This record gives sequence, C-alpha cells and structure tokens, in this order.
Amino acid sequence: MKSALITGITGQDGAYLAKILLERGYQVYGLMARRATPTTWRLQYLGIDNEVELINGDLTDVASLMRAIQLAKPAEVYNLGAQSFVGASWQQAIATAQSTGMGVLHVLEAIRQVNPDIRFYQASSSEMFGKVCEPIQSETTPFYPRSPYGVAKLFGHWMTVNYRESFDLFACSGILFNHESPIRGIEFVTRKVTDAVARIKLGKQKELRLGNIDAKRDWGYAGDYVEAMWLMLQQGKPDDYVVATGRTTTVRDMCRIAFDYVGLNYEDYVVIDPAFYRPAEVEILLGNPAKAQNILGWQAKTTLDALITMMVEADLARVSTEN
Ligand code: NAP
Ligand code: F7E
Repeated sequence: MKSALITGITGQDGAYLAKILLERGYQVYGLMARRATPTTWRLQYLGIDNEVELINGDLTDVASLMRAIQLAKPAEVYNLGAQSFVGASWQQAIATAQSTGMGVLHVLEAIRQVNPDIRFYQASSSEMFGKVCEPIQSETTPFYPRSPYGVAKLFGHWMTVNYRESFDLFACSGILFNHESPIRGIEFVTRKVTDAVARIKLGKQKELRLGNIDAKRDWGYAGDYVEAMWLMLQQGKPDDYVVATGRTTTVRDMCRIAFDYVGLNYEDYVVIDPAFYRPAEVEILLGNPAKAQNILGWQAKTTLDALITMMVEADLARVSTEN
C-alpha cells in the first residue's frame, strides 16, 4: 500500500487532502504539532479522524521530521503546514519565517537524507505575487511579496526549485490562489463573513467589522484544489503550477453574495474598522490556470456562488446547534 505523509493535516487543506488520499487507497500519516487543546476537529468533520495515523512533530524541529519520515516511509510528502494567516505574520514575523519558510527547508533536508526518492509537494501561495507585476499571474510572473508570510513562502518556493535542480528531487511547488470551504479558519475573510451571516440571521450577532473590502481575490474551493496537489505528484516530471479559477471578485461582492443568500443586505451590517487594515495590502490577485489545465487536466469545478452557498449553509447548521 502506498503511503503519504501530510504536514498540516489538521488544517483545511490537510484534512481534504487526507480524505482524497484515503479514497485512493493510501495509508495516510499526518504530522501533528503539540497543542494544549485538540486540533482534530476538521478530520472529525470529514469523518476521517480514525483513519489517519498522527505522528507528533513540528516543522521547526528537523529531527522530528526525520523521525516522521522514518516511521511513515512515505512515497509522497505534502508540506501543507505553516503559519498561514497573512494578518498575523506582521505580529509574528520571526515565528512565521521559521515555520512557513525554514520549515520547508527542514522537510527537504529530511527527505534528502532519509530517502531522496520521495516525491515532495510544497504549498506555495499567490501571496508571493503580492504587489502584482502582471495583471494576470502565471508561473512566469515575477514575485513581489507584501507580507512576512509572502516573503517566507517565497523562500520555501525557491528552496523547492533549488533542491529539484541541485539534488534531482521530485519536488513540485503548487502556487495556489485563495481557496476556501466550510472548514476554513474563522480568521480568513470568507469564513468570517459566512459565520457572521449565520449569526446575524439567527439573531446572535448585530454587525460585521471588516477592513479593506475593495481588495480582490481569485477564490476557489479547497476540495477542488487538493486534487491539483495530488496530480502534480503523479506526473512524469516535477514542475511548478499556478492553481486558480481565473476570476477575481472584491471582498465587497463576496459579502453581497453571502448576505443575499439569507435575504439580507450587507450594507446594513458591515462596518469598516481600520483595525483590520494591513500594513501593506495585496490589492488584487487573478491567476491563469492554463498550465494546470493543459498538463494536469485540472480545472476548478466550483463557482464562487456555489462555494459561498456551501459555507453559509454549513455555518447556519453549526450556529443553530450551538449552546
Ligand atoms: P491552515 O488551515 O492554517 O493549516 C495550517 C496547518 O499547519 C495546521 O495543521 C497547523 O497546525 C499546521 N502548523 C502550523 N505551524 C506548524 C508547525 N510549526 N509545525 C507543524 N505544523 C504546523 O492552512 P490551509 O488553508 O490548510 O493551507 C495549507 C497550506 O497551503 C499552508 O501552507 C498555507 O500557507 C498554504 N496556502 C493556503 C492557501 C489558502 O487559500 N488556503 C493558498 C495558498 C497557500 P495547528 O492546527 O496545530 O495549528
Ligand atoms: O484576506 C481583506 C484582506 O485573510 C483576503 C491565506 O490562505 O490566501 C490567504 O491570504 C482579503 C485581504 O486571505 C478583512 O485585507 C478585509 O485583502 O482571507 P484573507 P489572504 O490574506 O488573501 C493566500 C493565498 C494564502 O496563501 C494565505 O495563507 O480580505 N479583508 N477585511 C480581510 N481579511 C481578513 N482576514 N479579515 C477581515 O476582517
């Protein structure tokens, strides 16, 4: 049986990826960082918490990664672990650099030393394009990161490319644009909005405080995007791919869609709060997924309307059963 190791298995993408790998017959191992309170709620939500093997370890501790690889004996390693919230990366720039940046190098080194035949996926990000150098971003667009998170991701991206070119590792970098789901972290704007819509509709919240609602993002569904990660590691040669929908929408219009779904007008509830502005903003992201479509045969299946509907419905169900 083929085995895979996922760092960040307790996160949004880790949980969806674990699910599709289990469906494909993999034995799935996940690296789990030690936390004071349980972090397996997403695996429970998808009904797979008893089907994955969790190994204690941390991306900042290379010895724990070597141990995890020795235990799991994976054919494929997916490095999804990171401090992934852009907003927090200014307050915790060093911790972000250590997990989101240096953590990638730790995984690459552990693979190189334990078994260089392992196929490696790095969770790179459209945040690396930052202050965009081209109106539509592809694999050849120059990078200009705008946050400590983006800078750390760029380090991880180039390390992945460098280890591929230097040591002939099968190492791929997926440059994924924003992707969301009912198990998205509550601090990210889509989930913050859909959770608030549910609370406002059910009389448990009065307003929604947001920052820059004119920012534009290319939003897709996480369940679609993990398919692209897997496809990258099934190819004849390793490469880098942009994964996106090819459409961009303002935060404002995303709010409109979410409030409309429950028959409310977002303008009656959204309050602009400068506390949510960022020291440097990424104003617009719009990806060109042509390479992923042509080579991987991948394309986004879920529209933004369908995604937001799915998220609002999940939050309505969740909030209505809360104490
Ligand atoms: P997420 O929900 O924030 O999950 C991050 C995961 O990383 C969690 O399991 C977290 O564990 C783990 N982690 C954090 N620090 C760690 C450390 N020091 N050692 C080991 N594990 C650690 O993120 P996501 O949305 O699933 O994204 C997955 C990956 O794709 C991340 O690398 C993210 O930066 C990248 N990415 C995401 C998007 C997107 O739109 N979602 C787009 C592009 C790239 P705990 O639960 O214990 O904190
Ligand atoms: O912000 C604006 C905010 O935090 C989106 C991560 O998965 O995708 C994600 O990073 C936009 C920004 O995602 C609020 O200023 C306005 O312009 O949902 P977000 P992000 O920063 O794009 C990339 C690709 C990743 O790799 C990251 O890991 O929305 N915005 N008001 C707000 N954002 C938040 N969070 N909260 C607000 O109140």
